[in-house]
Amino acid sequence: MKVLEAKFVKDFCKMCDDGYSMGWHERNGGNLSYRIKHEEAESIKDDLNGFGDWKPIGTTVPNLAGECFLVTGSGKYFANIKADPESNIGIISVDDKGENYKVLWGLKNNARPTSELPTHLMNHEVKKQSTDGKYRVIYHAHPVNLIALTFVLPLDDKTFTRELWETMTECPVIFPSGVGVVPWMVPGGRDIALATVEKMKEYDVAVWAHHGLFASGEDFDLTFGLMHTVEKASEVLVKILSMTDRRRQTITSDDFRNLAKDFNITIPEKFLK
Ligand code: 2HA
Ligand code: ZN
Repeated sequence: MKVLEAKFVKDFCKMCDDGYSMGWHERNGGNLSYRIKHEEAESIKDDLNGFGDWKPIGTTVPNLAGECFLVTGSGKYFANIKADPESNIGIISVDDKGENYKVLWGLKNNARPTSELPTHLMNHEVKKQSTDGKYRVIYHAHPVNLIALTFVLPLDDKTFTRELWETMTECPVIFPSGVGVVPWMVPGGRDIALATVEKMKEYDVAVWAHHGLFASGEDFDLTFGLMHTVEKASEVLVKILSMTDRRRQTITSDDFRNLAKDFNITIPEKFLK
């Protein structure tokens, strides 16, 4: 089968286009990666080219040795992916030490994988281990309201988690472990990747202060839905904070405990003051 005929490639392109339509991907903002299943890689193997050069990832991910990923390209615009996937996204494989990658398809004209490749792969490594291989998607976007909140809320996990949970009843059901917050850091390198991974060990969502959001999930729908929910909650919170600094009522800690019981979810007590 041709790469462009594979369902996971079509779904990947659709998610990029949906994110662009939401306004989360100005210019070359944001990036997406997907850990390809063995049977999916097998189904397109005749359309892959194994002769490229190995290039350094910029970090070491031994638990991803031999894995293949579909990734967005560095400097590429989400707006252009639907019309020309081969120039803007690509399939890479990781070597047997987890130190180098090579391009097997796409990223035409020597384009490179996303500048956030170290963060993506290190997050994949952590999530692959902690979810027994279930999580396959890492998504980074620049949603407006979430970014705005990083200028007014204290940059700690508890404040962000509680404030976002209280805006919409379904939030704790959709991100029950909460939200991690990474302070402002230089993007693109190993240091911000390490800081993000520390948060991703505990959460499925990590805020990058004054920059954007990372989300991780099992498949494209769940990961996009997570990004969407966090951004919608952020929009509600921006509206509340724009109206008043005093709320008449909100969802209480006991409300969250009751919700957790009925929805069969575990909510960390540290977020229920
Ligand atoms: O330009 O979003 O964080 C891509 C990015 C870098
Ligand atoms: Zn970014």
